[in-house]
Amino acid sequence: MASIPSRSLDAEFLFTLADTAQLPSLLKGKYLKGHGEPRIAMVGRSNVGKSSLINSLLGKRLARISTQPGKTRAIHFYHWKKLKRIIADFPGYGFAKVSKAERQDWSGLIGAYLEQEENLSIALVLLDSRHGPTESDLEAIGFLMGKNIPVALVFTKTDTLKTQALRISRKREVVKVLHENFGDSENWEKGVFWVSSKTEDGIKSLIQFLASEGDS
Ligand SMILES: Nc1nc2c(ncn2[C@@H]2O[C@H](COP(=O)(O)OP(=O)(O)OP(=O)(O)O)[C@@H](O)[C@H]2O)c(=O)[nH]1
Ligand SMILES: [Mg+2]
Repeated sequence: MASIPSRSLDAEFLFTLADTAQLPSLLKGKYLKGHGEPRIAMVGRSNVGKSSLINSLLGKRLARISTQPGKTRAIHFYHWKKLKRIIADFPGYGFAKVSKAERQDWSGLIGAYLEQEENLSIALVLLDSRHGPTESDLEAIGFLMGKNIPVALVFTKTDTLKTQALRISRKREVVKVLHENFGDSENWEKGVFWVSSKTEDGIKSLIQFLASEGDS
């Protein structure tokens, strides 16, 4: 069995993509700022815990945690040296108070980035453990699947779910909605994770999964 890589303090911020005009200087073929490591996209609605999860994975406070939802308006890239991956922190969607002009949606910056990214190994779609998938979650998952990008679901803030029974019923509920919308997919058979950045619950198993993804 593969050993779990120990968490690294060896991680660094790489780049902020705020405008499509920066894409040619960011991506050259399979390389991102000269780095050939596979990319992991962190996707999810505003405030779901993307930046917090990145910090938990990296074992370092690199990504800015929102004091106000909707704060991350660009794509921030982090070099996770130990795992030989690059993590892309996506702007959160579904936050109504952000003006239309400020909103970075799938037809804007994110779509343009995904169009040109040749080395994306997986998108982690984060869902709040307390809620079912929203319309915007389904839109995001549909968009990623339409581009044949492997998706794994990560339920966040599990410290707010008090019992195992709640988890089981939440998972059943969510998988049912996904089946209804997208049919059978190995995306939600093999990759459904439960994490808390507050208690560190589930972080190690997610790291182990990410270490094995994209190595083949
Ligand atoms: N209880 C609990 N709160 C969490 C957890 N992870 C994040 N939070 C809180 O949720 C809020 C949003 O966290 P972020 O990590 O900034 O969320 P985000 O998805 O990056 O948000 P945007 O950048 O606005 O899209 C913050 O107040 C965090 O402290 C968790 O595991 N448990
Ligand atoms: Mg964020």
